[in-house]
Amino acid sequence: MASTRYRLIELLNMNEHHYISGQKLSEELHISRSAIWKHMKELEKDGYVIEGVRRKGYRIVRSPDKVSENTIFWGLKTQWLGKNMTHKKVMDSTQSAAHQEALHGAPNGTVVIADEQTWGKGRMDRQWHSASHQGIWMSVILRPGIPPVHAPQLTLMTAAAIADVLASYTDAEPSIKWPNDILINHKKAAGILTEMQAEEDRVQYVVIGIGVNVNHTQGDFPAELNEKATSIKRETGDHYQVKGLIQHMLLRLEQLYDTFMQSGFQPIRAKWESYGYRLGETIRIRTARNVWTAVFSGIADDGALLAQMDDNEPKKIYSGEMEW
Ligand code: BT5
Repeated sequence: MASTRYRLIELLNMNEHHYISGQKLSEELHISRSAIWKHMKELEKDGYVIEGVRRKGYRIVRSPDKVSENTIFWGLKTQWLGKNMTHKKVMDSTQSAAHQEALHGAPNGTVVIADEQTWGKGRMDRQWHSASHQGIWMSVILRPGIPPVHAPQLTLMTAAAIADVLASYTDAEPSIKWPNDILINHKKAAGILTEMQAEEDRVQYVVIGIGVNVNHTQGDFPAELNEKATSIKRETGDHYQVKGLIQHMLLRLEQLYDTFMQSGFQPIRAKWESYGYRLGETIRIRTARNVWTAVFSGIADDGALLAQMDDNEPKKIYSGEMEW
């Protein structure tokens, strides 16, 4: 039943601006015209607005605001990203679920989405607060076959994709704090967690976790996050459709990933730098062993942060936190 409905939406989706006849739908789906009609009624209950015109057929005019495989699929303009998708109302972590799917052979471009996470993960076992229905909690499986040392470039690529979407489709002005925070007005609105399974010289798969605070109001954050976290709504005053932002984000991510695979990291680096937080300023960076104060002079060819400490060549820093 569910898969017939999915296929029905897929067919209507292919003909977004055209009507598709009941006859054609019935042939493609191998079900009767009255069964098609019943499915249409179910879709309407889900919030779809479907127009049926005699002698022309059917057309989806509007899909509902809620997030599901079907609603994301309707209007998704990607070629390959998100064609395989799992959505659940509640998961402990989309990241853990994506790892399970990847280990069972899920293809490149698989996407896992939850409305709420009960155990959202940040880096180094930190927690990621994922309020129900207020944000994007999603993980993407990629199989780029690159050397493991290049995997951090995918974090920077994802940050650039998120920043692009916020800049294009919301009134927020995003910046990217190296390596993985998206800030709006100096507060964290989104984070990225990149995890990989790799052999010695080749990445087997990467799971990129994306958390974006969309419609949180102040009370939706725990007290300890109130000062440093924010949402798009908190900064712009506007409510945004989570579904629509997910669709834009998948498309932008696909475009940047295709660019990365075809042309390498250079174009991604330039885009990242256009959003770089405190680029050219004196910053403090904490690494596992040291704390450095240096001028943040840019991103290196390989994705490292370039820290200029004296007149010598800038030092490359591959992992750590920028404190200010
Ligand atoms: C991150 O870690 O920023 C990565 C966040 C990735 C979350 C996504 S959601 C989908 C997928 N599934 C998962 O389970 N995770 C991924 P990090 O840089 O370590 O930042 C974590 C720190 O940010 C925490 O220690 C808090 O201080 C703060 N924080 C937690 N929740 C936050 C939120 N919703 N908004 C802003 N800051 C938050």
